[in-house]
Amino acid sequence: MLTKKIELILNEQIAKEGYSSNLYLAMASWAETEGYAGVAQWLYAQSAEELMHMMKFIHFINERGGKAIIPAFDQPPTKFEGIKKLFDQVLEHERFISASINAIVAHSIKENDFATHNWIQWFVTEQVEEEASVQAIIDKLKLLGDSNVYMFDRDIMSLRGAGK
Ligand code: OFO
Repeated sequence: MLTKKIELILNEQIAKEGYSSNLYLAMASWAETEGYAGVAQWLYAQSAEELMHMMKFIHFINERGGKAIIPAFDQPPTKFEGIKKLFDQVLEHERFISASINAIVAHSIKENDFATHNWIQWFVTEQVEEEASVQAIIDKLKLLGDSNVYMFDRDIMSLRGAGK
């Protein structure tokens, strides 16, 4: 059984995962219209993963005797300032999500909720992988430089992190 505090923060995470999915969907759609087919494919896949993360929170809350609440989501941006800045934004967003997952870990310890503590570890690992895979993309972009963004676009799907 979840405490009210844990139920609340898990519900807040539903909103964050859903927003992540929509943010990457907005980025994917933008990249597609700009002609970056590979980047768009990577972002569409990332968006689908975030949706799966959101579903995990919904099911866990309901299974543990809480009530998952599906919120309204803020509208993500519609324009992005190029591929490099876009991936910087992705990394910044993933760091924000990691901090949020870490806060859930801390709260579950404080509330002696060892079931949630155990369950949330999957997300701790996932965030390490996601940050590393986005950092690898940023490093690659730096190496290739502006003139090679098209080569990067062709190869990006081969950079999907381990376990994807
Ligand atoms: Fe990008 O990760 Fe969800 O949790």
